[in-house]
Amino acid sequence: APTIRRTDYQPLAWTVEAVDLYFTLDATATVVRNRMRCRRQGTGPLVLMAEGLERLSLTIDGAPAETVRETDTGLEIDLPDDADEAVVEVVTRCDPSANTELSGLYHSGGGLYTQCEAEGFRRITAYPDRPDVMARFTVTLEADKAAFPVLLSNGNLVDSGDLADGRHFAKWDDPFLKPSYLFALVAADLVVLERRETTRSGREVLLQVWVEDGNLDRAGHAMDSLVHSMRWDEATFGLELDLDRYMIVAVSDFNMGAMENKGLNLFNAKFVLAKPETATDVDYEHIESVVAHEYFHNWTGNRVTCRDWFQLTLKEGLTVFRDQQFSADMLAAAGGESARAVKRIEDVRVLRTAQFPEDAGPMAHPIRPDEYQAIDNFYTATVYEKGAEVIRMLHTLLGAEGFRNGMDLYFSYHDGQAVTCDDFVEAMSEANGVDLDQFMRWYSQRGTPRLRAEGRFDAAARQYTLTLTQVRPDGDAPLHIPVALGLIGPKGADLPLTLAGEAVGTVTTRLVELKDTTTTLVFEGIDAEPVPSLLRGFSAPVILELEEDDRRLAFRMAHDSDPFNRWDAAQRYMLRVILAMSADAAKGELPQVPEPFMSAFGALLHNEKLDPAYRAVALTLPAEAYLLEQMSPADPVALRRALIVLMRHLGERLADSWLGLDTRLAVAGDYRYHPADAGRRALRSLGLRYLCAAGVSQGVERALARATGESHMTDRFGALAALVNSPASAEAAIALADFERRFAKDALVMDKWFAIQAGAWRWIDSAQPALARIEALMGHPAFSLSNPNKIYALFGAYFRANPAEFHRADGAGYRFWADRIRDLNGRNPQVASRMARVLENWRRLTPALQSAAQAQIKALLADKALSADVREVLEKALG
Ligand code: BAL
Ligand code: ZN
Repeated sequence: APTIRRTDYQPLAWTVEAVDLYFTLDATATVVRNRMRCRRQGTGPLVLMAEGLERLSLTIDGAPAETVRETDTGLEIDLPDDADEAVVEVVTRCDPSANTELSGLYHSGGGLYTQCEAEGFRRITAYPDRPDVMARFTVTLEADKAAFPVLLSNGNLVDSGDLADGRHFAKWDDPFLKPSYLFALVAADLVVLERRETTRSGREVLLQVWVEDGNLDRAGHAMDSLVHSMRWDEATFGLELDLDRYMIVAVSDFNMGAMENKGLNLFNAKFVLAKPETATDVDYEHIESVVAHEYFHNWTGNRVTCRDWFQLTLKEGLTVFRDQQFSADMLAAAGGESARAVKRIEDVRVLRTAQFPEDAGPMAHPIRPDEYQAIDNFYTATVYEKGAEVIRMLHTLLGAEGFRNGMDLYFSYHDGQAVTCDDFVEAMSEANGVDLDQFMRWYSQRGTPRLRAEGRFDAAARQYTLTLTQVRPDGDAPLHIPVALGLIGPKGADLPLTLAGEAVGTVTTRLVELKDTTTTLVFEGIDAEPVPSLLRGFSAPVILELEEDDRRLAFRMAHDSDPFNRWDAAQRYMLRVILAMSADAAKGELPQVPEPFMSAFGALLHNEKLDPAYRAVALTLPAEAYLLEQMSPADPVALRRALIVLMRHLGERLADSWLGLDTRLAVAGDYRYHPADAGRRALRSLGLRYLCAAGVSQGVERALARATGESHMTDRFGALAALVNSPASAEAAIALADFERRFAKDALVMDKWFAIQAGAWRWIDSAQPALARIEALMGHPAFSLSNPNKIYALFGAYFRANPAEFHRADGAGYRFWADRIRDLNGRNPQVASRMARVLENWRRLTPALQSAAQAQIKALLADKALSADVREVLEKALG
C-alpha cells in the first residue's frame, strides 16, 4: 500500500455542503441513494472514495455522468471548469451480511449497524470521505418493520411512518456540519432506557440507551454515567449538550471500544452493559470512562474535528485527558483524594504497559505521526495515552484556569471547523500569553525521553544540588518538560524548598520547567542529606533514571508524601527484585526473595492508614509486559519462574495478614459501585491471589467458596482468577465448570471465562499448557471467530497477557499466532492487525525465540493476500 505523508496534505478541489441519503435497508442487498450538493474550492476533479460498492447509477445535475475515471480509491469526475456547484447523485448497493470487516454497514445479531471512523463511510456510499469535508446530513432509512423495528441515525427525528408491504421509514436531520466518519445508522430490534434531563441553559434533552431485549436491567449504569458526564462537562468546561436527543446503542460485534458518531454513539456492548451479577468493579469503571469519553468527543472531536488523520491526537489525546479528569473527579467525590491518586496510578500503569513498549519498538511514532499506510494501525496507545499525557502537561503548565481559558479560545476560533494540533496549542498559547513553540516538539518526537537525575549534598554549604539531564531517543532537540519534585528529610517529612537566591519558602512540592538538555537546581538551607522525590504525580511521560539503593526505595515506600511516587517506589523496588530473580532463573538457579523487600512490602500491607484501594495498587506487581520491556534480553519463561516464586513467597510468609484482612475488609450489604467498596474488594481479591499462589489451604477454600457461591461478579471473578493462576488445579477446574454452567448463555461473561483461561499461568508443577486449552476452547459453542470480543478474549489474552506460555521454546505459540493472523486477515484486517502487533518487539527476545518469531513473520509476509493493515505492521516489525 502507498505511504501517506502528513506534509502532502492538500484540500480537495470539491467539497460537499449538504448530503441527503436514502437507505433501502436489507441484510444482504442495501441500496443507498446519495445526493450531494458539492461546491468547488480549488482546481481539479471531484474525488469520491468508494470501496466494495456496486454502482447502479451516477448523475451530475440530473444527467448521467460522462467523464468518470475509476481510481485505486474510488472515482474521479471532471466537472466543467466554470462550474462552482454541482448536485451529484450516486446510487450504490452493498451486502451488509458479507461485511466481516465490521467497517461500513454490517450485520450483527439480526440488526444493521455502521462503523465509519476512519474510512468506513466509503464502504457505504461514494463520497469525499475525509474529515475536512464537513456537510449537513439528512438521512432517510427504509426497512422491513418486523425485522428492523428501530431505525436510528444522527441528529433529530423529523419524520417517520409506515409504508406498503410491511415496511416503514424514519427521517433524521443532523443540524450540525459533520465529516463522514461521524455518520451512523442503526436498524435493529432493540429496547430503550430513557431519561429526560435539562441542560444548564434550560433545554430539555432526551437521553437514550438502546440494548437488545433482555438487557434493560444492565443499562442503568451507562445512563448514570452519561448524566454525570453531561454535568461534569457543563461545570468544568462550560460545554453543554447541543442536540435534543443523545443516543447510545450497544452492539455485540464491534472492532473498537465505542464510537462517538454525532448524537448516536455506537458501543461495544461490553462498555454499556452492567449489573452486579455480571460485571466487575473494573467493568463499571470502564463503562463510566468510555461513556464519558464518547460524550466528551461531542465537543472535542465533533464540533471541532481533525483536518486530516495525522491530527488524530487532537481529538483523542484531548478526549482521553478529559475522561481521565472526569473519572478522577468522580472517584474523588465519592472516595476522597486517595481515590484520585489510585486513578492516576492506573492510568500510568496503562501507559507504561502499552505505550512505552510501542514507543521503544518498530511501530514507534510521534503522537502526531508523519506517515502511515493504514490509518487503522494508528489508533495507538501513543496517539491516545501519550497524547493525553501531553495535554496533561499543558494543564500542569498553565493551571486549571489557564487551560480552561485556552479551551474557551480554541472553541471560539474553531467551532465547526476541521483543524490541526497547531491550532489547539496556539489557542492555549494565546489565551495564556505563553510561548509554547518548544512544547510543540512533543508532537513531533517519537520514543520515550529519559530524565537522568543526580543529587549532591554539601553539608558545609547546607546545599543540595540536583542535576536533571534530558536524553531524547533520536538525539532530538530539547523538550519542554514539567517536573514536579520534592525533597524528603531524614525523618520522612517533606522539606521546604528554597532555590538559591530566593526568599526562604514553605512549599514542599515545586514545579520546575526543563527547557535545556541539562538543568541544575540548588536548594538552600538543607541540613541533612535529603531523599529526592522526582516527577511527582508523573508530571511528564518520561523514564526517570535515578540511582536509588534498596534502602532508599523502602524509605520512599514508607514516607513519600506524593501517593504516586510512593507507589512508584514500590514498583521500582519490585522491578529490581524481579529482574534479579529472573536472572537467577535464567541461569537455572532457584530465585531468592530478599528479606528487606519482604519487610518493605509487609509494611505497606499492614499500614492501615492507607486506603484499601491504594494498598491494592501498591501491592500489585508490575505487569509482565512492562517487566519484559525492562529485561535484556526478554526471557518470558525465566520471568514467569521468578514471579511464581515471588508470589508464592508473598502468599506464604504473609498468609496470616492476607487472611485477616480478607475477614476484616469484607463488604456487607448489597453490591454498590463505590470506590470505597471497590477498594476493599480489590485488596481482598489480591490477597486471594497471593494466598492461592502459595497454595495456602484456607485461601484456596475461601476462593473456591467465593467463586462458586452466590456472589456478585467482582468477588466471583476475583476468586476465579486466584484459583486459575495457582497450583490448586482441582479447585480451579471446579470453579471454571461452575462459572461455565451459570453463564453459558451470556456472551459478555463468557468472554471473561475465555480470557482467564487463555491468560492462565502454568504452575511449575502442573502440566497443561495454555495453548492446548485454547485450541480446545476454539471449539466451544460460545466461541466465535466473527466476534472481535471473542478474539481479544481468547487469542489476545494469550498473546499479550500470557507471555511465558506464548513465547514457548518449541515455537508452537508463534505457529499458532501465524495461523490465527492468516485466518483473521481474510475476515477482519483491523482485528488481525492488532493481533499481529503482539510480536513487533521480537528483537528484544532471547536469540532462540528471535529466530523462531522471525521465521513466522517472514512466512506470513510471503502471503500475497495479506491486507495493508497487517502488512504494514509486519514489514515494520521486520524492519
Ligand atoms: N474515535 C474512535 C473511538 C474513540 O476514540 O472514541
Ligand atoms: Zn476517542
